[in-house]
Amino acid sequence: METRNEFVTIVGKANAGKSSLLNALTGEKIAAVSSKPQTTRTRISGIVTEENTQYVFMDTPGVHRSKNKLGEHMNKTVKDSIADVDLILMVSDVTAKFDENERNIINGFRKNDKVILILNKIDILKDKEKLAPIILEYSRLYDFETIIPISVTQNDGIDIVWDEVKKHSSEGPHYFSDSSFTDQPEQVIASEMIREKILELMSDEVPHGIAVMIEQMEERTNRNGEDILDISATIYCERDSHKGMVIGKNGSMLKKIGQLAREELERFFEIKVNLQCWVKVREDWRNKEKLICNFGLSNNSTNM
Ligand SMILES: Nc1nc2c(ncn2[C@@H]2O[C@H](COP(=O)(O)OP(=O)(O)OP(=O)(O)O)[C@@H](O)[C@H]2O)c(=O)[nH]1
Ligand SMILES: [Mg+2]
Repeated sequence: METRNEFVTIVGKANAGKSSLLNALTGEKIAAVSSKPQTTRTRISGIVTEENTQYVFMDTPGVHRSKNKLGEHMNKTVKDSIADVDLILMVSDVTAKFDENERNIINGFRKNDKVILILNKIDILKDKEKLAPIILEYSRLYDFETIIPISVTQNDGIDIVWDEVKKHSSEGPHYFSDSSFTDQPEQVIASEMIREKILELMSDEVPHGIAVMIEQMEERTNRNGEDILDISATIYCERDSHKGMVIGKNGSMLKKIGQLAREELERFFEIKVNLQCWVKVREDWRNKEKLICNFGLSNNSTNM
C-alpha cells in the first residue's frame, strides 16, 4: 500500500495557543499549557496516523525577545523547525497586538513555504466585526495558503484546520510507529507535567526559572497486587529564595504541586502513581550552557 507523510510545524509568539492546538489536533495531552508566556521550551512532537498517512506536528517555543541563553536556544529551535517541513501553522492570538515577534516570524518564512495562519481565541474577541480587518491586515503581510479563525478551548474550527492540513501530505514512509503519538520519552512528558503545575500555581519569575528532571520511573506491584508507577523528580530553581517558595510554608506548596502533578500523571499513564519531588538550586542556570544542555533544553540536543 502507498504510504504518505506530512511534517507540520506550529509557530507563533508566546502564549498564542500553539501547545493547546497541538493537543487538540492529536487528541492527546502531549504539551504543557499555561497562561504564562514561554511555557514551551523545546520542540515537542505530536504524531497522528490516519489510514495510510502519518502526520507529524511539531510544537515550538513562542518567539520572544530573549533575555538569557535559554531564550536564545528557544528562538533558534523555532528557526530550525520551519526548515524542510510540508506545512507551517502560524498561530496568532487574535486579541493580542501584532508586534515585532510576529514580524520576525513572518520575515523568517521563505517564498515557497506553505503557511496557514490560525487566528486563535476568537471566543474572547468581544467585537466580532474586528475579525475582517485583522484578516485583511495579515493577508497583506504574507501570502498565506488560507487564514482560519478558531477557538481551541471551545473546540471551534479544529476540524477546518484538519481539513486544510490534509491537503499537504505527500508520498513517503512513516518515520514513527503507527501507534505512537509522540517521540518524547515518557520521562520528558512526566517532567513537563510537573513543570506545568508549577507554572499554574506559582507567579512572577519563579516558574520561569524552574527545570524538572525525572530521576527514576519504575513500575512495581505492591502487596495488594496493585500496579504502581514510582516516579521521583528533582525540581531545580535558580535561587535559594525560589527554593523556599517552591517548598512553601511547612511544605504546603510542594505538596500542592505534587498532588496536582500526580493526578495528571495518573490520567496520562493510566496507572496509580507514587510521586516524590525534591527541590535543589542551580544558581542562574538559564545562563549556563552546560546546565541548559544537562536539562535537555539545548537547541543542539533537541534536533530530530
Ligand atoms: N480564551 C482562549 N484561551 C485559549 C485558547 N487557546 C489557548 N488558550 C489559553 O492561552 C494560554 C496559552 O496557551 P498555550 O497553548 O500554552 O500557548 P503557547 O502558544 O503554547 O505558549 P508558549 O508555549 O508560552 O509559547 C493558556 O492559558 C490556554 O488555555 C482559546 O481558543 N481561547
Ligand atoms: Mg507552548
